[in-house]
Amino acid sequence: NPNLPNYTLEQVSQHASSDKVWVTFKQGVYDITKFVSEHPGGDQIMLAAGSSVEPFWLLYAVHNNPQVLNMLESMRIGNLSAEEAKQATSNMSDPYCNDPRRHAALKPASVKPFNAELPPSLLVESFLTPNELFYVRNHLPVPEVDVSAYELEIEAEGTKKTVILTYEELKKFPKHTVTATIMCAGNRRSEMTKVKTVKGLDWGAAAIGNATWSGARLRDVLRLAGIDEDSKEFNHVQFEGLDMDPTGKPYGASIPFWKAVDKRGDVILAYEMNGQPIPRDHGYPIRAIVPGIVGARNVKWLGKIVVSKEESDSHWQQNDYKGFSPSTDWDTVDFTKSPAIQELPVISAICKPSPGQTVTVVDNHILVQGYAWSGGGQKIVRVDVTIDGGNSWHVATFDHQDETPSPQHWAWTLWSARIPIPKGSKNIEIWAKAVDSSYNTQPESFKNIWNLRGVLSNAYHRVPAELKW
Ligand code: HEM
Ligand code: MTE
Ligand code: MO
Repeated sequence: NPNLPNYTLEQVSQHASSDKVWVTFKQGVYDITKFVSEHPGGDQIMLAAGSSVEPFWLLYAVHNNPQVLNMLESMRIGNLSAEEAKQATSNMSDPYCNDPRRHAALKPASVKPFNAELPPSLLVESFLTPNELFYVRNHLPVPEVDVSAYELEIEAEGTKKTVILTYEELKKFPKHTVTATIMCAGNRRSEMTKVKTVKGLDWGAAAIGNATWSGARLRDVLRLAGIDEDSKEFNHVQFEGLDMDPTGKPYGASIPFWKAVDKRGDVILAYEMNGQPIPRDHGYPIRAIVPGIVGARNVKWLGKIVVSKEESDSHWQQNDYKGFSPSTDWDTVDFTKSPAIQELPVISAICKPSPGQTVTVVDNHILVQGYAWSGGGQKIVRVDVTIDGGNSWHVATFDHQDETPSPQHWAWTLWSARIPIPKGSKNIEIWAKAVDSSYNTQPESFKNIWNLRGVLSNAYHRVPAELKW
């Protein structure tokens, strides 16, 4: 806007305290003083005070949309010279430039940070999801870790003791392998958001995968660090990743102490995924695998473990990944009032056919395939499928299910059903719901489980299909 005054970078930098906050974006100068307290991303916005927002927006790509740019434009007070606009970001490099290469079959819900899932029809082709096709959920750039210099720090709070283990030392513990499904709390969010908009990545039904994970048992490592599994001193085990936000705060999460030390909890510090070194996107070189627990607590690029009385104080433990009432909105939400999600509720999804696909009727039947899984080590005991709105239900066949009993059953179940089709049917809607070994089942609709963050999105899966005779 040529009618606004010109400012220098020097002048902008003098407006960096909370009573006057200016920032730049490209050639624009903006007074965001009033906006700071309303910023959905919190007071991190002050990192840009007196300077450019651009490096931070490379990191948080949520800003790359027209609404945010319009919002910013409404706060414009002036311009930089073309020369100075260049200087403002001259030594800025893309923090994501060292991210690994990804398989083209992974469909990104966001590129920076990288978040992507497979087409659901491919997901059910294999009980073990190939590493390259496993969904990716990153909050930050993938850290580059030199395994020869890698150190895992283990601290027991209240003691002065810290134990440090190298990659080679971790590999010397007895190797333990589990087959475990990892699922994002936001899996199937795109269906919930249709009822009413939620905030979060628009995941389909494939923010889930199943793999074998091998590594040292966390309980063995904690025992070596001198932590008694019967201790009443500790309530939580916190994990910190090596991926950090611009303030240097790492990704973090915690799990209950009992889960970490329980012989049957199967928590491992994994160095292998499906028999290969863990790929960079999935936590190379060491990742916490916490079977039966929401993806967010399975911390990748593990750098530090803190055994503590308290939960992790990270944003993702305290102010995210929690469930709320359908009537709680962003004005009334109080994140201290809900517990952090740990075990996930029972879920299933129809992966074949995909929504809207034309399905050929063969011998008056169609084939429906999907997955089902439940958190907390519960096993799937039944999957029900209907094509007539629940007037008649068909029990699915399990094509692949591990034999491990509950509550130590960590892997998903792949199922299929041959459904008889009434003569002449043209358009149907296929519904599926699963039942776990606690006889918990999925809710019928999203309306009454809606929550502002779009997590725990496990209502009946409904897939419309057009039939071809
Ligand atoms: C989220 C606006 C500057 C960090 C958001 C959102 C908006 C917004 C509208 C919500 C987006 C969504 O969830 O759909 C702005 C504007 C800014 C600004 C207008 C400039 C004046 C910054 C800066 C930082 C930052 C400088 C970091 C240093 C974040 C973070 C989130 C966020 C961490 C949350 C991302 C998430 O939920 O995953 N911002 N922002 N913002 N912003 Fe900003
Ligand atoms: N660990 C670190 N260090 N950083 C992250 O961003 N994302 C978490 C979890 N662990 C994350 C992390 C979330 S929300 C999920 S759903 C899973 O990792 C995704 O694991 P995946 O990318 O291997 O599928
Ligand atoms: Mo997640």
